[in-house]
Amino acid sequence: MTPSTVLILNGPNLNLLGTRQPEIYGRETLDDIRALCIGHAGRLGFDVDFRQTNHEGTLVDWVQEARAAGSCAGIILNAAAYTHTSVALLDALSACETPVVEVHLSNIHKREPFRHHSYVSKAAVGMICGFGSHGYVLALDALARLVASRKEKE
Ligand code: CA2
Repeated sequence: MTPSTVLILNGPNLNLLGTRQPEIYGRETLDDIRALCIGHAGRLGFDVDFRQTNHEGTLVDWVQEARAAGSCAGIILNAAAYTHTSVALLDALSACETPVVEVHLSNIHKREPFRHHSYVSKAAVGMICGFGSHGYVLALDALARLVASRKEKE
């Protein structure tokens, strides 16, 4: 990781994208989304470290890895189901000086009530949901703008 790396973290079951529930999550696979992110980040002058895990503690470890300001440009996080359950992830994010943009493929507010609350949002700069894989592109744009405005203020 370098200061121009965007760390894109994906939580449990997102490795199954493209195999089931296309009406909710679309037909793209996580590898398609990885390629989309690498292409768009390249145009913005960033490189991408794109990861997925099914394990809560691994997400916490990865957030801690990017904790120090300047260790990377920012984190884009789709914590999947841990969004709605994980105080451990919120605590790790709260200790993180790196800007975090939360992303969800689906509009979590249109879905079951248990998906309406996000622990991640409390520690994120902002949240994008409901735009499918394009949400990752929007998150990269948001992060690029944020990084540029922080640099201007330096
Ligand atoms: O909309 C999102 O991006 C979610 O983070 C996706 C999570 C869900 O728990 C969140 O509430 C919203 C689920 C990801 C699992 O995706 C699957 C895809 C295909 C087959 C099975 C699961």
